[in-house]
Amino acid sequence: MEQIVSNGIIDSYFNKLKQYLSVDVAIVGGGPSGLVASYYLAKNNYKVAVYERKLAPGGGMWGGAMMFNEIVVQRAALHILDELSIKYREFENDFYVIDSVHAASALIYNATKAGVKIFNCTSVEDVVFLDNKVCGIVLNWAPVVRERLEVDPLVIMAKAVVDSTGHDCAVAHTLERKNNITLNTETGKVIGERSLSINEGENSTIDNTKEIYPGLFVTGMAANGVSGSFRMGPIFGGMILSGKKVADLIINKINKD
Ligand code: 48H
Repeated sequence: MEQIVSNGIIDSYFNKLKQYLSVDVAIVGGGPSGLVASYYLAKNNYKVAVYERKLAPGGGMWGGAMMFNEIVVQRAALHILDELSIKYREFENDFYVIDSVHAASALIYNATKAGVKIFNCTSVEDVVFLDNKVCGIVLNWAPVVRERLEVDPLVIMAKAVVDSTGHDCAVAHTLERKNNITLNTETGKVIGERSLSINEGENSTIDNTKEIYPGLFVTGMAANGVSGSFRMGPIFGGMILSGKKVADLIINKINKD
């Protein structure tokens, strides 16, 4: 009995890891934008994995604002919420509130149900850089990175990598710092996030969702950080629409296996 349980878990996990050594799309960060992107890609039969350094995916959604666990979305994002069976309530013309725990768990449920594999407790510490193109990610256990243990990583190959690491823009920063390259931004560099301006921040999240270097796409808060735009506080329509947009960009650009 004791061995059966351990055997089942180890066999199953290692099979999954081995099958996902190469993916169509590697999504770094399991916040709302990354989860929405992963859902639409999996729904279109792309082989997609999400790498999330925390135990629970969901990113900044769980806590609402100042731990008041409610979030706000605008009308423009409702069609996506409807598709994912997420419940909301209108409290002001065109503005809706959602229980943030319901929203975060629904995103995770819908993504995994569509076929997304989520590798939680993993941290992306670098990218694979071949022929001036991002071709994959360099992966380690999150506690290894956090504890600064000197343990070498493994490599996952991908036709497209998505930076959905939120305020950190972690993948874009690493790519820029380590390679003498020009990104598809106004300065050619990661510009950095600006202070809070809700309307501008929300609109620019969608505009800034793009391929910033061959093979590397940005979505959500990372898109605004990279392109030097505003934060917007606990309103999530932009994150959700940006996740859908990056999935569409990738679907138009790369073939699935
Ligand atoms: C693996 C990583 C790594 C790494 C980070 O912050 P998120 O929720 O990101 P978005 O862009 O989907 O949503 C942003 C939103 O939550 C938010 O913060 C808003 C709207 N703020 C506005 C404001 O004014 O403050 O999720 C990013 C995820 C997190 O779960 C991280 O743990 C994870 O990415 N992550 N995972 N490897 N190197 N870096």
